[in-house]
Amino acid sequence: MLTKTNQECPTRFPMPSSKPEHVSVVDFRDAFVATLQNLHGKSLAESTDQEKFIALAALTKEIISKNLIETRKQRAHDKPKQVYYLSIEYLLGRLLESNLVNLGIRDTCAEALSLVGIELNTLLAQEEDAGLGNGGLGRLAACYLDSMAALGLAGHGCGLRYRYGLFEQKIVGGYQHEYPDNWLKNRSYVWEYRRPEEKASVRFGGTVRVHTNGRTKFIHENYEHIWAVPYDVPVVGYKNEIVNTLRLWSAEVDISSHTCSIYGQDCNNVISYKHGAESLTDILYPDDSHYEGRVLRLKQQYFLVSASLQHIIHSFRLHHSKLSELPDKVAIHINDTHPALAIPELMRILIDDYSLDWEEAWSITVKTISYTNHTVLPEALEKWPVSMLEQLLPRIYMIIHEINERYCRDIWTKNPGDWDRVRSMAVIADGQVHMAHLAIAGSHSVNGVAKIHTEILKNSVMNNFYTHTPNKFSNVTNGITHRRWLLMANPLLAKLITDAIGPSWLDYPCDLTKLTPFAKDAAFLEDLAKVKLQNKLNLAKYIKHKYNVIVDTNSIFDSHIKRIHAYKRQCLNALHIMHLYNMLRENPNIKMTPRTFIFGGKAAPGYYKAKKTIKLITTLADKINKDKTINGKLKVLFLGNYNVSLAELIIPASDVSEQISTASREASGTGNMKFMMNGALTLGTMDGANIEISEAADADNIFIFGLSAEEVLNYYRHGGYNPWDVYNSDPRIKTVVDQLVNGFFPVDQNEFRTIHDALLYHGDEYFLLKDFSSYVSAQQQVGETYLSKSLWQQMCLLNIANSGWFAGDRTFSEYAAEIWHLDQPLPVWCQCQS
Ligand code: T68
Repeated sequence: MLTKTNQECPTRFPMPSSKPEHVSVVDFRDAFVATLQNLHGKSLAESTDQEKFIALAALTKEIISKNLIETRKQRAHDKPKQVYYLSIEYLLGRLLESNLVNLGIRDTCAEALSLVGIELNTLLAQEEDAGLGNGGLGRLAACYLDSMAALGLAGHGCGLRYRYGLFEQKIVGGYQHEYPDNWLKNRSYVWEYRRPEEKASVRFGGTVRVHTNGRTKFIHENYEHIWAVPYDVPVVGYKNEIVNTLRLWSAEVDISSHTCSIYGQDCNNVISYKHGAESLTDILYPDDSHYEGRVLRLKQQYFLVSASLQHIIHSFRLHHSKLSELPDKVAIHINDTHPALAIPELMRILIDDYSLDWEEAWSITVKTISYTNHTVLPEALEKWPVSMLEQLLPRIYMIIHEINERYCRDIWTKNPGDWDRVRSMAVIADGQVHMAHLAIAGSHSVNGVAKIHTEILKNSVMNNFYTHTPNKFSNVTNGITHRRWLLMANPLLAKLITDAIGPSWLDYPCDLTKLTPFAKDAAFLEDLAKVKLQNKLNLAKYIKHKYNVIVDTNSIFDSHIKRIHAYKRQCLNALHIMHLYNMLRENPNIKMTPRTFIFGGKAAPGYYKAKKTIKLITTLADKINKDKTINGKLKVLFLGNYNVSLAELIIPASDVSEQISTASREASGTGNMKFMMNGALTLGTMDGANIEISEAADADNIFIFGLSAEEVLNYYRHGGYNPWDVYNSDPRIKTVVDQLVNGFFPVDQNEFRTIHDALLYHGDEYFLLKDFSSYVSAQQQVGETYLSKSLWQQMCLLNIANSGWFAGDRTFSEYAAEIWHLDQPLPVWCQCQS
């Protein structure tokens, strides 16, 4: 049961100096009251909680601002290589508490507020989640910003300042309803700095005139231009006085120079034009698994890329004169293909604005840009119709066309006569621009996000590219910030850990392995159980308050929280719950460890099947939670509007982490890492990072079931399997599948027909029935193991002890060393233990 500590220890470098702010409690209190009065013209007694929150955030921002200015000054002096992380999404969540924690003043602040009768938690709850992302990809970007600042890297995020974030989910009659996420209620965000003086002009449409008089010039004319105005959100390093920035671009049109007469009789048309053009950054597209082919999305992508690249080149030129040095001084990382237009945009700037020739521009571009792939789902791979690109971005399209010509020629030269290969790798094929192909062709590094994902990319999805340029491909397994997901979200556990092994794990997360010997310490394991119980009580309180359901904190809290998607198999979980319920109804006295099943997640608004899955879970919850005959042994909850803040409540309180995707489909997963770090045991398939979790924690300390990725891919290659065989041979399966449509639920008999038919009549694409039996067995093993309290706690502890490898700091050290080739001393996430 004990695990080896098999992590590699990199060479040790000093951490940046740790100088937490020395603010006294009384000074902090006085500054808070003064800020409050100043901002709102109200006394403490007159102020609302929201006003108090704004004052506290403003005061915190004041401290951050000083560090921001100092960091900028230091960087201007040191001129380190800069990393720009381009992402269409950032799922930040709340920032006040993490900023206080990173500044090292959380406790001071809590004490100062208590002097004036305020609970810090009350103010923290006032902050809106910044939900500028869909799920894993956006949250990963946010975790990486945190790690880059903590490691002292000069790393900046570039994104879009969506006026409305990911929709708010309300469950009405068991169905998901979507509402706009009006997160900028007051039109501004407490953390941002608006910087209109650094705006960039982004051009759309128009025509390109080719001027050949000696040197060929490309003149872009008759375009529409929109201003990209930057809003910088500070990113606070952990106790190192470093502050990086996340630059979010917002679309603006300046109508002061538009004469009203050319638009019509009055100024209304000018004003409506402004509103229309500015709507470019209004909404985040709410889909995490299907690419969105609308022209507005393409405009958003180019807007992000063009504004960011102009800014990057401008900043570079403040300190360096030779563009050939760009790859030595700047790394541009694209988070999936959404910002892949960075490749032709950089080419455009180098060729059109700085007169470099193609070869030189291409060499600089490829050396500067690197790309992370986050999915193998074919429906998520982005493609843009040539006609759309040509019309919206004529000059960019010309460049992509040329990239394609040269790339295809290169493939042909290496593989003469192999047209199929050329066609399969072309950037432009079948009237479409394939963004992943563009991203691979135009960057020096392509990485997957977990070992198995990278292997699938190399051996199947991108095999032709891999054999063409094997050195471009590598794996960097995802990581999460242990500061937010353990120190901040689970203060009781963080304290227990620090009391046991000291605080070094905060700087060096792999020091969590020092917990390993405590697996034999009964008193410590008891304490660990007490922490979990307290976190469960907190969640139970929320559930009672919000849903008026009482849950048993002695039951297993089994959580399945993530986007709702067929491949993530929330339906498999639901079918298993139906099976447990059937057993209990047959024999209410059957020996069964009581369970509380917790679901949370949003379905893309246009994803019919995912929305039906929510209805299935809520209908099941209604039926089970009302049924008195099962002696409260089962409860099912669907917690609405799942977001970062809710995850921070659920994860520390969970005993079991459901990571049950169809093997080969989940690129990595990052929720799995957060649960592990909080001492929940994984129940999962051999998919994504679950495999590395099982290696790190030892296979004995997690529950694995189901087909392997190899087996699944083999079935796919041979047209799938026959679900009827399983249905007809396993009565448990037949019963639950039939119950979807036979009146078992008090809803229209066709309500769940789509789910039923997908399983039986459409080949069960995600192998729910095929994996059902092994899932049931694994669940049974979970239930039995839980009965042995000490064994369970020991397993939890070994998961926590081995979770340091999944810290984003480790991931970022890998990116820094192997992909961005940073010139500063390499950051450290792990100190070697003697
Ligand atoms: C996720 N991808 C992967 N995509 O599914 C997950 N897609 O396995 C992985 O852990 C995570 O990325 C981080 O690497 C996404 O979250 C999206 O959100 C997305 C958004 C828009 C369009 C397509």
